[in-house]
Amino acid sequence: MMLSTKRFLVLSIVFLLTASVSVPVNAQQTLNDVKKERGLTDADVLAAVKTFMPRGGRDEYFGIVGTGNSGTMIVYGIPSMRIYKYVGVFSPEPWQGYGFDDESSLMLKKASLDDRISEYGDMRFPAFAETDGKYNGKYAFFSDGANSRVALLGLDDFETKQVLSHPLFISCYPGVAVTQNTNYIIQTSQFPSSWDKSIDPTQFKSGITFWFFDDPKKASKSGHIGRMLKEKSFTLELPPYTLGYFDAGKFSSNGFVTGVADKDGKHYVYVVDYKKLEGAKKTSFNNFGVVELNEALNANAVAFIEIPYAAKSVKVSPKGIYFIAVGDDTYVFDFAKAKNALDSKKFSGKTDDGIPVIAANDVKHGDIKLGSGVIDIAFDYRDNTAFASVFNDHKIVRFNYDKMKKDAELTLSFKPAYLMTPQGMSAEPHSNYLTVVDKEGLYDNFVSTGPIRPSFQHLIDISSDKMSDIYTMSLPQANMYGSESVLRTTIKPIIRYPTGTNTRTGETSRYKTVAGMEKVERQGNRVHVFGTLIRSHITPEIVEVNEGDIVTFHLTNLELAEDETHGFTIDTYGKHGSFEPGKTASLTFVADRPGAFPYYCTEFCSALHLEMEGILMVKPKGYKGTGGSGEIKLTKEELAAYKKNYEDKLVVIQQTQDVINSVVTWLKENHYENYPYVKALVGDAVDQLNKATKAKENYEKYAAEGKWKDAFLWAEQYFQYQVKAADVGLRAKTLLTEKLEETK
Ligand SMILES: [Cu+2]
Repeated sequence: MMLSTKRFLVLSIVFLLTASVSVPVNAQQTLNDVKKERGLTDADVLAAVKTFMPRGGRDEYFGIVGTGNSGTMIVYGIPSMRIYKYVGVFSPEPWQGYGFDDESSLMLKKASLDDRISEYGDMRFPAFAETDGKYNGKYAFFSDGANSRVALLGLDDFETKQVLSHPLFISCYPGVAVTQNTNYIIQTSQFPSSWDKSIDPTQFKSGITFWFFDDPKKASKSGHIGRMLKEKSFTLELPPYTLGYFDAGKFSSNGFVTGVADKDGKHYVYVVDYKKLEGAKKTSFNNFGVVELNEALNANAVAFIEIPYAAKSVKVSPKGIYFIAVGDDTYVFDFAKAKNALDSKKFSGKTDDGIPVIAANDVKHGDIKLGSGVIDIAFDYRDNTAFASVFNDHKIVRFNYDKMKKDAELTLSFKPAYLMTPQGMSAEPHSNYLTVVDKEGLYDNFVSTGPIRPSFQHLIDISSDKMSDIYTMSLPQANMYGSESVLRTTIKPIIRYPTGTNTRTGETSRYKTVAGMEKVERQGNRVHVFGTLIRSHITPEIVEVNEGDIVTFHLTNLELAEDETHGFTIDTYGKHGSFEPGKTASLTFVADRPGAFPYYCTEFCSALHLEMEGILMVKPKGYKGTGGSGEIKLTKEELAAYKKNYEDKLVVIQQTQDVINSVVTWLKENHYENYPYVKALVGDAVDQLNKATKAKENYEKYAAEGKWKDAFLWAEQYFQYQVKAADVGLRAKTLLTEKLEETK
């Protein structure tokens, strides 16, 4: 009985196992098979096709979004919604060595008032640089609400180029606005606080800062290097209002900034004529120019429009004619009327702190109820058309803000928050797509990742009158608010830097090191290592220092080829650098831990990637060495063995050289120089061989002297260089073969 039960069990298991593998495998599934199997509707498939990016296909737009509190920027593609890059902005980011190498750490430290690096940032509403109101694809800007900083990113290489600490504000609104020719980057305070370390609430202030932006007309080889200039920037002092979303005027309203201001249950939209402020008297406060409130009022540069609700957002229409405040009601204000009211002092009264108030009805073009709890609007490419997110109603509403008329609406499965249309904040919004941040989404539909969830952003197809929700993107490490996007082709990313570039300044680094010039310099306990990185070698390979030395590795990536980034780390020393082709960066640390510490390349750069290694020897305090001169006399037999090894190696070297020669001949015959990427690879291979020259001189010299061990070791070194050159050369050949196939 027992036995048969057991037998039955075994049989059952065998049966189950066989059953589970005996499901017929469809050799070739059709689209209909997949649809059926996965329970997909035609609408699902259509949505998938609309966002699918075929191999080699490129997205139409680059989207950028601040991660909320992670302090990094996410770059993604539209319509595929694929994430391309995380870029360190306000917080250290190890992949790019941001906040780890000396160059970026210095930049972040400079943005600190007291030499402390804030290791996170609250960044919500980015802005792109503009020329004549259109995105020029050169820069992006962010505000750090929590640590009062402002940042500039270069879009030539998607790197942070400048971070400044606000000299007055303790709390900043986590968004920025850019004027139509990027003359100013505008940043405001958010929660009122004191500017002088006082804790007396009667001293609290708010303000609007105009960061002067200097943009050199031409790009250098390493990209555009515009900078915000603190000495030419200034702040408008305001009474302690809580300031919210704001936007800059355009064209006929250029010179104005408008935004949300609330205090004591009263709600306003401010209008500020900053051209009038440029000429106003400035007071220096913490070495920063301030236009005090009374000066601004004397210049008639500020007025508040009182509204009956707390606006969630104020945005300027693409042509600069209207500014639209949204909330429980949507008020469309006419800039010409507001400007006229300010200039002719047509005020209905004053706030209790003396700011002139304009009656909303005097400057309003119209108002419209779009639904319950409007959070945001985004502009459409059609004239006077915008989309609104109606939070409580789960709706997107398309409306005409000139005629005050609803055109269309889409009911969503979630509560919509912030919106974005491609190029929507520029003078030329594009069509087809609308992104919507999903707040209080129906999480039942998503995989749970525990109590903290990613942010979700939906892609809405707005290419026809019938809007449809076609994709849900999950954004990890992000608490998402606003995003912006630009036509991908407007941005012209570089693929390499001129050799030896300090990428943060755009200048040639004083620590640039070229092949053959690697060295270690010591002054007392200060050690500078000037090294190079190239497939598949880190030079120097051995560095010896004493415990307690202050050591800096200045490394230059010598690669000319595309996408040949090397990483660099020294085990347990907690330092990490990223070296894109041409970049020079430095890593400084105190060698306070004695022992042997391998260093290596952390990026998978080539097949011989793991050969990119070396070792840091930190000699313990009082280290005397192993004794002896290290010169050990070789026996006759040993010497003969080395001689044999040497001669064998020479044969291998000759064979390898034959391979190299044949590859070189082939490359030349096929005009490799006409293909930039192949040419760059060949350049790298030649570099490798040039480095080998010295090794060859050495082995020939030692061979002539009969020092067979040294001769063999140098021949081996020469062979290593040769193999690496051959490796790169063969890659060039493969690539050129592919190119030639393509052009057939
Ligand atoms: Cu590498």
